[in-house]
Amino acid sequence: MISKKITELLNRQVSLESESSNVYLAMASWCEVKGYGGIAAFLYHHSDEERMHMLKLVHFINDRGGHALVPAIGKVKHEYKSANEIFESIYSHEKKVTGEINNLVDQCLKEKDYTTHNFLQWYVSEQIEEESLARTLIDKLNMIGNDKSGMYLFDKECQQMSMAGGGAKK
Ligand code: OFO
Repeated sequence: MISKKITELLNRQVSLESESSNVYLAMASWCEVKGYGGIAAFLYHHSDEERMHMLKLVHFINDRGGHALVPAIGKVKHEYKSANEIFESIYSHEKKVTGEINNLVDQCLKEKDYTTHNFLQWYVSEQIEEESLARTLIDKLNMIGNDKSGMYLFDKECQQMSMAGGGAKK
C-alpha cells in the first residue's frame, strides 16, 4: 500500500507525463505542416511513448492500493519558430521531468517505500536517455545552422530514429 503523499506525487507525475504526450503531439503537428515529415514522425512516436509512461504509472498506483487520477488536458503551445526551438523546449521540459522524478525518489527513501523506489528506477534511467537524446539533437541542429541540405538530412535521420523505436528506450 502506498502512502497518501507518494500517491499524490505519483499522480503529479501522471499529469506531467500526460502533458509531455500532448506537448510532443502539438510539436509533431507543427512539424508535419511545416514539411518536416521526419521530425514529425519522431515526435508522434515520442508522444506515444509518453502516454505509455503515463499508463505505467496509472497501473502501478492502482496495483499498490492508490487511485490514479486522469489529468485534465491543459493548454499547449501550437506555434514554434523553428525545429531548434522545439528541441530546446523538449530539453528544458525533460529536465523538469527529471527533477520531479528525483523528488519522488527522495520521498520514497524518506518513507522507506522500497517498492515504489524500485519501480521508479526505470524512470530514472529513461530520463538520462531522454535528456541525452535532446542534447545530442540540439548539438546537431546547432552545427547545421542555416544549411538547408543539413536540415534535410537531419529530418531523414529523425525519420529513421522513429522507425527504429524513437531513439530512446521504450
Ligand atoms: Fe516520460 O519521459 Fe519525457 O517526459
